[in-house]
Amino acid sequence: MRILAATLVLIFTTALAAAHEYKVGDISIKHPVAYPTVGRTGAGYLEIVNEGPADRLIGVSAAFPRVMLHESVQDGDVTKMEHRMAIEIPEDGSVLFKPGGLHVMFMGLSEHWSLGDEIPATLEFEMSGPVNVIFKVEDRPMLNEGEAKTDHSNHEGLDHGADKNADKKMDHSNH
Ligand SMILES: [Cu+2]
Repeated sequence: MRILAATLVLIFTTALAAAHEYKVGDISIKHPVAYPTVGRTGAGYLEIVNEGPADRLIGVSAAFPRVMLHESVQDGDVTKMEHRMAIEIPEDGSVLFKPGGLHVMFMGLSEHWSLGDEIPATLEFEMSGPVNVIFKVEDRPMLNEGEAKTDHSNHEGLDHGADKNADKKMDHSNH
């Protein structure tokens, strides 16, 4: 019965492009999104809303050499990314993945992502199981001053050996 309900939600949301959402058990995955890339890494963002008991996001997979759960953390003036083995999803709560915080890190891209691209991935929840989602590549939103400091493009350049273009982009994000 749960599987049927999940399938129906997917059909409905596929028909409505604006409502881009997936469901597995009591968990909804809202609007998985990524931004155009310039280097060999990309980051994915989404919101996880849980209407049931506590769960954990324990993995993510996609067709790239390395895919991990990361969290950007501020250490003085430096933004660092830390690998997370699992993300706690609280009972009747939500977790937001956003630039400067939690993100899905895709590494070893062989092609740049452009507007309109769709990046399939699978999220694995400890209790609710796996769910296939698509990260849609959209325009990077304007960052406000606070967010600009932890703009994800900064540490892409620092930590993942991105190419020269990524370094240029990093500089722009600071102006
Ligand atoms: Cu990262």
